[in-house]
Amino acid sequence: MRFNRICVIGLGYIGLPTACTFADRGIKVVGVDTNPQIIEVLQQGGLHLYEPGLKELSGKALTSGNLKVGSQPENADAFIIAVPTPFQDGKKADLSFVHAACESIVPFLRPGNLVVLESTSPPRTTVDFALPILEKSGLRAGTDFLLAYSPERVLPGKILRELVENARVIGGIDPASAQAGSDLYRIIVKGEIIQTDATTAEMVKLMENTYRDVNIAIANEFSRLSERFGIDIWEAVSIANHHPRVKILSPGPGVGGHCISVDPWFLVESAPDITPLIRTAREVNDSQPEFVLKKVQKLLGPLNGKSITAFGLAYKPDVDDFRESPAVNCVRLLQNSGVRVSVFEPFMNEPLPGIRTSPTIEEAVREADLLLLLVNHSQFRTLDPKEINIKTSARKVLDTVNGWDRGQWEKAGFNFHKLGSGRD
Ligand code: SAJ
Repeated sequence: MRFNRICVIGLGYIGLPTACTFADRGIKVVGVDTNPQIIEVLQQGGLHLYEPGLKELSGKALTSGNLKVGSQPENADAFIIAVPTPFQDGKKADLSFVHAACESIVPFLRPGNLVVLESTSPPRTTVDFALPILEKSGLRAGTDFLLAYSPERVLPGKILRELVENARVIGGIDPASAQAGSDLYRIIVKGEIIQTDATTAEMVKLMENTYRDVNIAIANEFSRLSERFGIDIWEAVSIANHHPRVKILSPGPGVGGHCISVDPWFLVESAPDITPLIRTAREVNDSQPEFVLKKVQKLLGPLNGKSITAFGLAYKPDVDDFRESPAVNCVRLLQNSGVRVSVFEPFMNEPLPGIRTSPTIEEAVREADLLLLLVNHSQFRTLDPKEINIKTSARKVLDTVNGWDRGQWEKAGFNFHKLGSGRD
């Protein structure tokens, strides 16, 4: 199938890079977003999100005339839906944006068109949820128009490269839809394109992130056992990983971000009676901040009135994303226990409600009973404990991510503790 004109619904972290990349390959692209501010910023040559290389690419796409942005879909050969699927209280996927996006396409859908859903969704969303809405057009899926699911699997910070180089899964509601999806993404994708059915493609995305979540959960449970039995989890993991078929991941204060900490719930929600392992893994990872709190209590005694310096708030090292961050949860738990927490976060751009951040490490560490490392940012790994010693009143250190060297901190005069170490 040939595509001259496509319409991308949703201009966020996935939709905008996708729209710009197609436009860069000479395709006429209509980018649609319901948020008028996003459209205004883009039309003025600005960008509402940060992703390396995207500002240049969107500027180029807009000035070439290949990309235009607006609030309404237009007629096109293909429609790509890349809207968010947040999760609501009760750990259920909120499909309202997918619903609105499908509805918005209905008046523009023509025989022979292809519709692709990219948003991470519970299994069967394409066939049981998107398809009936699109058929309100009076056209039949599979007969009059083609329909596929293709998950995004790109890593923030590397989106433009991974969009092109990663393998791409295309799940069609029938083989013709999968083939049409392959033809579409072949315009931008250099990696392998794997065709399957729509529900398998949805499952693949959820399985990848769930697999990682379960593996991190077992690492976290091993770290609890290590404390109980007086050994160091980090040493034990590095020895176990010498086995050719073992690759234990790293324990830590929990699992965050908007993917791995969310997607497994889509499986649990869809089939609660047959997913005890996935649910338990989520619960283990979500309870890690409480495990950190208990460890802090052991070190400091009653927490009310104590002062702690927290290093980091982001959900993982060297990113500026704070969604579902376990570090944020640790800070909030400590605050609720009466601790005065001063935070240093080099990637902070907007303040988080109720959390006080310090502009410098010097200020953050000045008066503290404990230094708490929550995120393994590169900037923290290279800190010199001797210099920190001069600046802080703290004598105790708790490292939750294996970022600091015990020997160096002890030599600098600190009482050093690590999450998952029963040897402190
Ligand atoms: N984490 C650990 N221990 C580890 C590894 C990670 O505690 O050994 C924690 C991190 O600190 C973080 C969380 O897990 O809080 C998730 O981080 P991550 O780097 O594992 O994954 P994400 O959420 O940044 O990106 C994932 C990726 N999926 C997989 O690796 C299977 C990415 O490829 C997906 O595109 C992305 O989810 C997504 O959009 O779904």
